[in-house]
Amino acid sequence: MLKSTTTAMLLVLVTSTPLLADDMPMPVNTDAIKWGPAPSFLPAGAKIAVMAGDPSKDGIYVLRLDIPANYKIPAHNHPTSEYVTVISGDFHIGMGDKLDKAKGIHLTRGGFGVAPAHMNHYAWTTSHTIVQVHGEGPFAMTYVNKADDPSQ
Ligand SMILES: [Cu+2]
Repeated sequence: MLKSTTTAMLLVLVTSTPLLADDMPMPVNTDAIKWGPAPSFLPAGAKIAVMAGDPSKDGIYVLRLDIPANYKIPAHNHPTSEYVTVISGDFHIGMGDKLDKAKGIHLTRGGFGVAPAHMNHYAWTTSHTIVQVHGEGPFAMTYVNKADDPSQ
């Protein structure tokens, strides 16, 4: 009896292990990250890499943006909170209805900021910058001034 219980438990372990492996994305180093053009609602020139999840669906997503120097993201907000970690470069973020370089905070490598849901904020770079953004999907972006939306 004891033996068959152990065998059954082993079977459960053996058969469930491959499922766990399939659910786990492969860890990646920087040079293995696959970049593509950022979505049209971001100003042209940035690249995006989805690290985990699907930003278009419910659930946690993690993405990275590769942003050229002197790039500006006009004032906007999101339906869910946006968590930004600076991987490299010079990223400036400010809260408010209009991009104002006098009011932003300069974040460098390792810097972190949160844009709470529905709160207007803006950002710009002063060097080639990579940021990691994570939050609860679906990700969406609403510009304060509709004319700032490059997808329109
Ligand atoms: Cu934002």
